[in-house]
Amino acid sequence: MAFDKTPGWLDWYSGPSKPQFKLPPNAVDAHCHVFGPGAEFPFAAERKYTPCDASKAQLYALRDHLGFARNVVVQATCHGADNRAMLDACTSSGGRARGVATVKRSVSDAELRSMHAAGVRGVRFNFVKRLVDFTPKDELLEIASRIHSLGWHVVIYFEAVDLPELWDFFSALPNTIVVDHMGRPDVSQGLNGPEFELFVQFMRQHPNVWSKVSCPERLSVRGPKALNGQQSAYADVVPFARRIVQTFPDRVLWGTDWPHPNLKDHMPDDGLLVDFIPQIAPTAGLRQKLLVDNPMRLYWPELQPEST
Ligand code: 0GY
Repeated sequence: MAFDKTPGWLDWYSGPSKPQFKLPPNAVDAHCHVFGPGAEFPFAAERKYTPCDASKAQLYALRDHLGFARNVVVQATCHGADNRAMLDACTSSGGRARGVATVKRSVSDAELRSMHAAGVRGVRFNFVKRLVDFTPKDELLEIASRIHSLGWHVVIYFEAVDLPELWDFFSALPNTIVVDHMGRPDVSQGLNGPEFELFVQFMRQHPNVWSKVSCPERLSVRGPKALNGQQSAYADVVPFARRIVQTFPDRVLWGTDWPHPNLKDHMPDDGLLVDFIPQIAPTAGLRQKLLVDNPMRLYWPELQPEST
């Protein structure tokens, strides 16, 4: 089937730069997607956008170019609850990709077990209104409880302004919870603004909550331009991500978010995104946790050294 991209849709950046920052061995890109290709894996009827194609081969070429060892492929809303493209990416990765699925209440236990065998280790609940229609909370709670017995976690995506209303629901989830993109702070409110303070409090009060400190390109108001050569790209996001990394070093993950859905103003060079990492994780110890130890513990626990 042929698909026309949403008008104004920016394609992913071809020819990304080679990062100056050398990733540690076994680093994991813990948030990225595949889109189609639409001719092979059609986009869902209920989608809110139609992306460009972004195949598993292109994702894995980027992985190798940037110096990552592994990926976590997160189901994108343009595929709804049809997980075939994500599952295909996982099963053809030679064990180097895990997945996060979107499922409905109607999913069978056999389907969940088969997804587990393919590499799925979590489901995503999306509360961003421009991306999805509302799913009843009782359905989500039922799913969370069923996947809990498989040892899976729940990835949640929401806007900072919605956290107060979602707090009790998140608190009721029995799983490990992974928040996408720091709960999308409005960085113009400042590091000590009430919404980001609430997010920090949320992580403090819930030891089962982790955060991806990803997507500076999505959160930045200033954008990719360095200021007088003094500050880096996306400098206004650095203090937010660094605060989360330094406060919760054992519960943070990082990902490129390739192929960067729904960016209208600019498309980031993924090499520059990798160069952002040392600013938010200023020591080698923090970077080891963020890029290797934490994602390996969550997604490849079987490869973890035995603790004594
Ligand atoms: C992201 C962010 C977005 C989109 C999706 O599944 C998706 O469609 O996650 C967004 O538009 O903010 O994490 O890729």
